[in-house]
Amino acid sequence: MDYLKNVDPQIHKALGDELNRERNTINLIASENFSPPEILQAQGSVMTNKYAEGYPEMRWYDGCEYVDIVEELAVERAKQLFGAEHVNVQPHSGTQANMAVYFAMLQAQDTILGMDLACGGHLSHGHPHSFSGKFFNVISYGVSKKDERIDYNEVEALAKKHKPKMILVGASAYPRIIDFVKFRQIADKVGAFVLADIAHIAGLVACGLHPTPVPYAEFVTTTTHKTLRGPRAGMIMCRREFATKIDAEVFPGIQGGPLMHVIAAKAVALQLAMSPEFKNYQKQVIANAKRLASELEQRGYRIVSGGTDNHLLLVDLRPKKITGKDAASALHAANIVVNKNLIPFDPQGAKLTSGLRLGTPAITTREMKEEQISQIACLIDGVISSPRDKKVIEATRQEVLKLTKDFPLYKEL
Ligand code: DSN
Repeated sequence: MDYLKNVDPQIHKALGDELNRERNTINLIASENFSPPEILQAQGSVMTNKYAEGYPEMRWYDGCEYVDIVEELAVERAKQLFGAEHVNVQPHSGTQANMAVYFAMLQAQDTILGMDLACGGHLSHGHPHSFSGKFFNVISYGVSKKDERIDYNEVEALAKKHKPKMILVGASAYPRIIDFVKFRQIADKVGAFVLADIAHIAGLVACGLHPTPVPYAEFVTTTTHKTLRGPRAGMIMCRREFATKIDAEVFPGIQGGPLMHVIAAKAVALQLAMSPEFKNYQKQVIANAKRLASELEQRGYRIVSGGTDNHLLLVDLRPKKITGKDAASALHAANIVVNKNLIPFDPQGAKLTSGLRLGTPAITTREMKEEQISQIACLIDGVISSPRDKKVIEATRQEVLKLTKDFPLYKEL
């Protein structure tokens, strides 16, 4: 980075500081991960220079011979990895992937049925502050009060009552297996499309560690940077019959030129996701999440729904008499990065919350295993038990620095 250092020392310094922050913290943000250096290289490449509006061999610009190779490889790899009939790798983000599907298939004010953000859903699934909540008539389902899992009977009753044109399934804070077959059956009873947003669990789905929605949903969207461990971006899979509509909605519908450097990085990520090492990694992600849930439960925390089947857990902090906001900020001071999160039926608002969402994709990329997870649970508990004790925070920070040194990140950089 010497060249950048000379030209723009301020940005160079911020990039270096971010690298050090990532190296020296324990990252438990469930939606984050560390892309390997080969992905950073592809993303930081000359393909950032190229305009390629259109699709391979049907571009509005000349000089696309090499970006065509990249996009075709990304599409073919995604099809192979997920068993999809058609893939569009151009969406810049998960939200834009969802937007393209909605705008391709729905009219303004059509009814959609999606999971409530407060119960683990996502902003783009119909939240009033998102375009999805502004353009469409949104009906939301949640989780059952009894077991904090999706109440499929409620989904069916709402579908029958409101006759949505599209049912959305997928979440950003749901620790349990999602039954995509049930969603298909419900949708068939009311003639709705199914859009499965697998952004959080894509890596698990790719490896067969979570059931796939691909045979059951007309549309499957994902991001590529969470459990899939690629660049920050989105992707759409769909049935062949919808290919033309979806492609036309991504471009020129809602986007201009695709980010070809990011698509190159997606292609690399999709290739890596086909390796046996990637499947072992995903298995460890789940094993680590399960260990973290049981360690915290043993220390008196309540784990929403009683545990986890995937890469994340939701911790109810009420037994510890601290809000999510205060817990997250004390942990941050000790170099443990998490996010506050609403728990289902949270008595607190979204700014305070009663919960934390913890995920293991990033620490598992550092090759941390159950032994380290137990250590991390102990550190978390120490901080949350004494959030204002500066000595405890500093001692924890020192422990974190030791641990992160033992499990180094980006040795190559
Ligand atoms: N913001 C992401 C998350 O943290 O889950 C979802 O888009």
